[in-house]
Amino acid sequence: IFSFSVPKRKHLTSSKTMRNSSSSTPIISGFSYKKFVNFALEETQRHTHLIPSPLQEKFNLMKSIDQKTELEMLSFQSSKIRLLRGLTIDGSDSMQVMDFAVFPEPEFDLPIFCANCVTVGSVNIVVLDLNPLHDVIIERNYREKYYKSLMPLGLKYAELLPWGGKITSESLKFFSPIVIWTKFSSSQHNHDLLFSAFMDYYKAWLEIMDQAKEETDTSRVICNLRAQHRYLTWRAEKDPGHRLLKRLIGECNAQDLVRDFLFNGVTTLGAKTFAEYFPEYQQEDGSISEKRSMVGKSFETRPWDTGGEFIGENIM
Ligand code: BLA
Repeated sequence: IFSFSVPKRKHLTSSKTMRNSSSSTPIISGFSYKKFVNFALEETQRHTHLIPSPLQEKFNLMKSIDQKTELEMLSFQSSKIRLLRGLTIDGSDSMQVMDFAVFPEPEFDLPIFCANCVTVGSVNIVVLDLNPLHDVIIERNYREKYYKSLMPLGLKYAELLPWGGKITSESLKFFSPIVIWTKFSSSQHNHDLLFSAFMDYYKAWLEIMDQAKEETDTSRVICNLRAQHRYLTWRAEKDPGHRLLKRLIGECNAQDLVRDFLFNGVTTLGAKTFAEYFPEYQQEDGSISEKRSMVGKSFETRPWDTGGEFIGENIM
């Protein structure tokens, strides 16, 4: 009854390059993140049996209020994967967005696969990472368990896709030593590079998924569950995409998409509130500060050494 095939959707993989008359910057037309999501789905099926998520019924295709932008949503699950979901946004004014993530079942302490790519005009903003479930700055064991062997991969792409500049310490705490945090201008070369980084990182995640053993110690399962809930709570409240989503589909739909689809689990995996996890955001009247960061931006360069040891300052 669960048999299905991932729909082979048409996507634009062609790479027509046009010349912008006012400058010599090549503009990539026909670029789409859909091939990233398609790759991930096909690759996942080589490792595990995916079944569609119940969320698929409600979240599939949407049009923006002005009808000019299309939002496509896909979601699946498997024995070790609580939720694999992807959102791609195909905008009229050369805007392309992908938010692709894989959340493990709480019996596994696997990192959360996270690929966030935003292309607006010729500007690209990227976060690609195996977001650690547990602290990798303090918890050496967790860091070594998953990231020690991935450092060569991280170092390779750290050179090819350089550090994207100052970042908030709040975000940085959710990143791993192999995070690709980068900004670049559109070109065929850069988009190809990003696709190859995505494929390599995703294959690395699938490999550690294959090896992951189910945790039977209840206290550890609870610990994984709490860590995932804290992560979801952070992103459901502070993800930089919210403003754009509100503009595209309205406040109500954006809230639904964020809380029920993108960060599904935020209302079901735990009861703690944002203010309980992140009390520094709580204001005197009890409300949550709208600021993205209380600390401000820092870390102009990659704050990890080649061994994955944190070398930044003032992270707390
Ligand atoms: C920008 N997205 C960013 C930035 C980061 C992230 C770090 C740079 C701005 C900053 O320094 O905060 C992503 N931040 C993350 C991730 C984590 C985090 C992945 O803390 C994980 C813990 N982004 C999306 C979606 C949209 C989107 C779905 O994922 C739009 C619908 C938009 N992100 C978006 C835009 C910017 C951005 C428009 C640039 C403008 C801005 O910073 O507000």
